[in-house]
Amino acid sequence: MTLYQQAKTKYEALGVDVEAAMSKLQSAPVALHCWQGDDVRGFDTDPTKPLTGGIQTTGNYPGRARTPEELMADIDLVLKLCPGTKKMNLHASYAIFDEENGGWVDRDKLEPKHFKKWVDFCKERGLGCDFNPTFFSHPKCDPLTLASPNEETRRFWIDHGKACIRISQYLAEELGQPCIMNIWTGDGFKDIPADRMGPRMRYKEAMDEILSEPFDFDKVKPCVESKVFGIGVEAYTVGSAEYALLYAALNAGKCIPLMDNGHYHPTEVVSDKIPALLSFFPELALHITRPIRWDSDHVVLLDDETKEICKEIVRCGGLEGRVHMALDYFDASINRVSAWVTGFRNVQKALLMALLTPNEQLKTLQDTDQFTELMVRQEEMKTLPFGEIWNEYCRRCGAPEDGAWFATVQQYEKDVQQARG
Ligand code: RNT
Ligand code: ZN
Repeated sequence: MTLYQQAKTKYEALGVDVEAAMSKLQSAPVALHCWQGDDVRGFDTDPTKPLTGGIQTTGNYPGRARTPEELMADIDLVLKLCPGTKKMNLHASYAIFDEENGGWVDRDKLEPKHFKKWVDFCKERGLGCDFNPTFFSHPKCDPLTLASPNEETRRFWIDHGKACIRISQYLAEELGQPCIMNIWTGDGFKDIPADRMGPRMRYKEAMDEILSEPFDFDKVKPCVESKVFGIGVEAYTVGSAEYALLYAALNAGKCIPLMDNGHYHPTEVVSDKIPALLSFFPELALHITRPIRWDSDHVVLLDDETKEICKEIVRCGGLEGRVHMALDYFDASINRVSAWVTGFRNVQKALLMALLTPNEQLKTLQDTDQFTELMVRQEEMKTLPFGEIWNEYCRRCGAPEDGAWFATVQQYEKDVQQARG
């Protein structure tokens, strides 16, 4: 018996169907965020200007992708080193301008043609694509965007949002998979505001206008992402948790909520919020990240909360299309490809662990008040030979096992990334 077969027998003894777990995982796409490769710079603004909107990358590890070609090459390596089904996740700031499509335009004038090269990239690799309007790191942030009191600023960003709906529809149609279009703005204030409601009313109206742009909800899924605070906007965030959740609740059929697990107070957990929201919303979207103290964007590890989030996704029917999963982190202090791969593989691991859990049996223990046994069984799950099933899953996906991919990244760093200025 191989190590895999031995491990499989152990899971089967608990009533777990290992084959079914692996094939289920392969059917569920996880969106890979393009912005880990270049520190959220994009291609449409001056790359030497700092990020704005309450987000920041720290670190100056060499090898940042500077062009679409470099970014795509890096993504190709990530795709190769990760098992499972991926889709791309782009920000509008990653529009590709060239002579053929008429060169640079501002964000309110973006068109599908500026994403043609990404569509070709996705088509060649059989990927779907999610999308995000970019309401930050731009001269038109005053510093507010959709919540700005300035009519002209607001108009610019509303037009940007509408352009992004059209682009999302194009991506969905070209690639034959729904496009999750996430609206997040960093609008907020560093210090105590005098008017908390005005910006929220303006944000609401602006969102209504953006969503009045025609789209097919089966193809384009607009989301609204909340946040508790950001760097430089510590006192007040327009799109707070209650605000974003209620907007989505009251605009059913047009908008779904997006939870980023880096965007809550430190003892709040998104794992618990998933079933809470799914009690009311048919579907929701997630940004999977790792909060650490005041920061929300560290590389995803195989930590307790990541595992718990994935358990809830699995148990609540998330893999049947109710939960749209995406990664969202950016670390500029380590090799960016390695950061990408580590986080993506960890989400796959946590999902596989959740699928290898005898959820029905554990639920029965809970429902029959057998809490002593529930604790014992849940604890014993932790020492099962998960690694052998994981390695088998990687082999079946044609991806390297643990221990067999990092050397490829080291070589790539030497051959390709170090040569970048
Ligand atoms: C920022 C939000 C947002 C961004 C990306 C780049 O705090 O999480 O989702 O990280 O859109
Ligand atoms: Zn996010």
